[in-house]
Amino acid sequence: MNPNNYPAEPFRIKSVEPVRMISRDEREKVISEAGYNTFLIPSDDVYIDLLTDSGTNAMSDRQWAGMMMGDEAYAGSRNFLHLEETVRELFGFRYLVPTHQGRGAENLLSQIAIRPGQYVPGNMYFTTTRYHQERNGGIFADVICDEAHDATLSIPFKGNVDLKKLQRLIEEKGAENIAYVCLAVTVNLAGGQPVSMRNIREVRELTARYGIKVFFDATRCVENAYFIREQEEGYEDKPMADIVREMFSYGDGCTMSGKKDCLVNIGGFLCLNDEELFSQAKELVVVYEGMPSYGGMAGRDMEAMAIGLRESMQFEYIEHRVKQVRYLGDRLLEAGIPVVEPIGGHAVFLDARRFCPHLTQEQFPAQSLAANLYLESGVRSMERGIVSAGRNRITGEHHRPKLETVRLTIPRRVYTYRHMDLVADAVISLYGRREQIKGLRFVYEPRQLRFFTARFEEIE
Ligand code: P70
Repeated sequence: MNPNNYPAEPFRIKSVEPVRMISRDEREKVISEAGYNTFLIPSDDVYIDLLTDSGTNAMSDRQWAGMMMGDEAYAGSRNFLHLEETVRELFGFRYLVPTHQGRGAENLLSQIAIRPGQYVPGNMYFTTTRYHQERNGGIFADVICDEAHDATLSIPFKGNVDLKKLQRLIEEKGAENIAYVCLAVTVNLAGGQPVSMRNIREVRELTARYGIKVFFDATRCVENAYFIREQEEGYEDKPMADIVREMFSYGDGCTMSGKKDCLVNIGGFLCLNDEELFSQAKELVVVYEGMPSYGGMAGRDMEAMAIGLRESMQFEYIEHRVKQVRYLGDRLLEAGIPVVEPIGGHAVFLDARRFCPHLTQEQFPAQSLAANLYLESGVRSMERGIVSAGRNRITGEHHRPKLETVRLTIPRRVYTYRHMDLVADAVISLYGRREQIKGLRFVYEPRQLRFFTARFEEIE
């Protein structure tokens, strides 16, 4: 391992939050009371929390200073104007509609841009995104390249759209039956895999011929831009902000979960270029979120978001971010642990199919692996497999994703390399007793987004 590959933290720490490890006996009780669902574990019982990188980031001193300058006026808050100006400059979209988080923006976009029966092609599904598309009568169509569904293929830009699949869908269904293309940068459930600038450009060229709009899921756009700079010819010396802006120049708007690449704990927004769509979104935002000048966020949240978005484009920040995740992945790869390759931007994904070959997918291997990792070490992770995928709305059958994974998600600016070592050691130790991991069955299965609150028991 070359330590130069992993830059030291580009920050010093001036506020700390103690963490605490409870005993194995206590953890056994906790996970069984949580119904083997890591979402249901009280945070105080977690040692290292890799459930998500969503809203779990550490803010900078500047962001905290910004919080003190919150303008909590019901209408026309100056923090909104600052956020609007920042997003316009960095993303290049014309209009901004703030929302309480990413799914608020997905709700608005799905309502204004999908007619029932229309297809919504995307580079792999995401849980909340697909939910809102389907709720509004859309039919999700996966147009990501086949390689993305193969955990073992280590090739760059596995988030790319398969242009042939997209073209075939458009020609088969007719352009008027395509709502828009939803282009996620990076692709969460593929393993945090990026999309190349070339692919983004080609998606734009193809859809423009048919008059089809492209909306980005911008949630981890800065991470995507880092991969472009690192791995795509012609971008090695470009400032991050230029790369992000070029990416978005090929789209008509975006949804954003600010809880990721805006380096904040809460917030989101919808961006649009089209004036008519903007006007419809504003009519709806007052129903679901709040005034168009706050959308469910406090003034201080919008200020922290504006500052955080700019910070996330500093090269030292994003380089450390992506390479810290890679450090954990490299340690696991060296120990022969099956993980999704290459290592993506926000998380390392354990490949539960190879980790637990003794379990069938219906026995929820990734769910059980996540529960067992908690038991082993107090490390909390998240299932991203058949449980997350849910059921087909019409047939009631489980969706059976090829990728059956456990996500070790790294919050931004929160943990150190030594914490990554602890996590790696825990996974390696669990791998040594992997045959003991038992299958699970549902004791409670919610009807929508079941993974959040489902409960399970072990199959003896
Ligand atoms: C995660 C979080 C949120 C998210 C995302 C992408 C690519 C939209 C959103 C929604 C939180 C989460 C969400 C559903 C299931 C589990 C966890 N991802 N697009 O941990 O944004 O959460 O702000 O409404 O990753 O990956 P928001």
